Amino acid sequence: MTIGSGRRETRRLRAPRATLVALAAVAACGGSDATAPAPNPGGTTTAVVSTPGNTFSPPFLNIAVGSSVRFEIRGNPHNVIFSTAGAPANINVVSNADVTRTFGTRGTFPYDCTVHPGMSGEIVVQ
Ligand SMILES: [Cu+2]
Repeated sequence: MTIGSGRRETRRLRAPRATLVALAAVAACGGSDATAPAPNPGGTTTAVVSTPGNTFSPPFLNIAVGSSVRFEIRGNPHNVIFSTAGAPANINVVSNADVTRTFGTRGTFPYDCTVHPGMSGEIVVQ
């Protein structure tokens, strides 16, 4: 009897400990700006847009203000022409080149490759 209740007691103690460890882990991950690089408002990243089959991929991007996008132009020559105030400089027609643009202004920035009608994309800067 004593042993049985002792074991139960041990189980009861272990459960809260595990819960505390889990909570501590969650707090560590969600807490301030220690490590996590993924969804970090205010942090800057470099996203990549490529050009498979005369498309921009991905066609839509969400990035944090101050982040950059590296356009990896491959295959046919392409350009990147923005049509909104506050957008970074356009990219003239290039082939097999990486061109990076930094987005320092919040907003929605659609862009087109004027060489290939319908080849377009959009970057939302938050
Ligand atoms: Cu193009």
